[in-house]
Amino acid sequence: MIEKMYIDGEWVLAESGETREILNPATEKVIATVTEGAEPDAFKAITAARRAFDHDGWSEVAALERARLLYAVANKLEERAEEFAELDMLDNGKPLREAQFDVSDAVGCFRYYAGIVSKPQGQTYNVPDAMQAMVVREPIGVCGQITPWNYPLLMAVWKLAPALAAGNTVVFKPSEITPLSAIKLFAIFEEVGFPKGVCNLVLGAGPTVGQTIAASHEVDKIAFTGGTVTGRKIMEAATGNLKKISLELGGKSPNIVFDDVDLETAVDWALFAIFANQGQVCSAGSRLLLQESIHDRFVELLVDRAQKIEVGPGNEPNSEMGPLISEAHMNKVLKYIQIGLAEGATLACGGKRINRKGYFVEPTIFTNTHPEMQIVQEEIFGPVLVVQKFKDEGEAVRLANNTIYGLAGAVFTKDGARAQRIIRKLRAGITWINAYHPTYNEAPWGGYKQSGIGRELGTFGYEAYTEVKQININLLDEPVGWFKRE
Ligand code: TXE
Repeated sequence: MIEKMYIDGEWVLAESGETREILNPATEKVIATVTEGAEPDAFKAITAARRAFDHDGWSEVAALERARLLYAVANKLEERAEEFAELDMLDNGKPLREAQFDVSDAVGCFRYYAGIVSKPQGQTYNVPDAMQAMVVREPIGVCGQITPWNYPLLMAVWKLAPALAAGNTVVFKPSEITPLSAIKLFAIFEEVGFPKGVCNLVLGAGPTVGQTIAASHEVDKIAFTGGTVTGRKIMEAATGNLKKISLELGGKSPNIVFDDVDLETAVDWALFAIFANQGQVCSAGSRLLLQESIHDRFVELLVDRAQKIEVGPGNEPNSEMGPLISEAHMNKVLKYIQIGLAEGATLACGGKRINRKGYFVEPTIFTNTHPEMQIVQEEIFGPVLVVQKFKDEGEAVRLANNTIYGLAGAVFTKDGARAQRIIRKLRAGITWINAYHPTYNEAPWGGYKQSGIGRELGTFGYEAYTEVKQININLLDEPVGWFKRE
């Protein structure tokens, strides 16, 4: 059976008849065959979304009705949580417990945005004339949305829920490597009764489908999560009609640990920071900055714990870390490990592919690094941690900010004032004090510097799917009197 895409309210095959096989990265076996869309399919979806927005009345559907649809999606997703978790586990490789967590987060995201649409919106102003000045928020129009493979369902939902809540129509393209949960999600959209053309799903590759969406003059906004190199291409493609853009890109985020912490606790968080989701997390704590005096003891404890991580297929109950997403990505990560060795860093543990079927790589830690090394500067996006050493607060901040990225960062210390001093100096959009990773649908997500543009989630993420319109209402029914009458 060939899985179809959803365009203008119909489940369709690509015009070209091409297909793509979807693999389970833990077994290297084909788990599904999907239709492989290309430019003509993307054009059809864009045309449908345009019509649904401009002519079919979606943008005038009452906010409460949009909320009802989103609540209905949340309920169905919750009812089928196990089915969705299993799909993401098979398609992405992540351990089942992580996939379950993602589904429950996705349900929460739909509910959050369903709730937001009926809350107070806009502003009014006291202006120096007899005029009522006010601002209303309106949908932007047709939104193109392109997502990566590391959180197949969740990344889709972060984009679709606020866009639909705000009254936009969407043309959504999941990663070609992990489209399965998005296909199921669109089946739910159909079931709950979104009108024809409002939600469109186009399957296919980035350079064809993704590029078409990003470049189209019929698309009013493009939202992208993925690598920085691709983000730059999307931004360039978007200049044709100066569409609104939001980009959520890579990172090389610092996790800073001072010598006053409880070592066991900080080690535990440091492991979670880098090895959750196999390190394939844009906000991963991929640089661990340790204060000199605790460095050796910390690394010893960390390596001991890292070596105990159970790496295996997501469906095995003991698995704590799964495979990397693909052979190509695994090879990229292994290449970085070779680069690290060539650069003279010390391999404290890991470093190898695990000898079994599937794209499994050992949890890997490098010490004795130098700030200019490639493994310190570049996003590896795998289970590879680089450790850096610092003397004092000043050096910690300098090292922490010394990359092109600025997505996330954390500080561990028992000194509350110091924690806040450090966090305020971090050039990063998502930060923690004495924790790493927990974030919430309610709070904005996004990066400084080359980690992106704009914010997703929370009220910021909702506003990013709206235009701002000022309306001025004259309270006097009389001429303006600017030009003489005769
Ligand atoms: O991602 P891409 P890739 C980083 C990570 C990884 C690197 C490359 O470092 O090693 O990016 O991964 C679509 N126009 N992240 O190549 O290319 C593509 O089809 C329009 C960080 O897998 O960014 C997919 O849907 N779209 C990251 C999406 O972009 C294009 C998550 C993401 O793929 C396109 C993933 C084009 N020209 C990787 N080319 C994060 N920030 O979380 C590709 N795409």
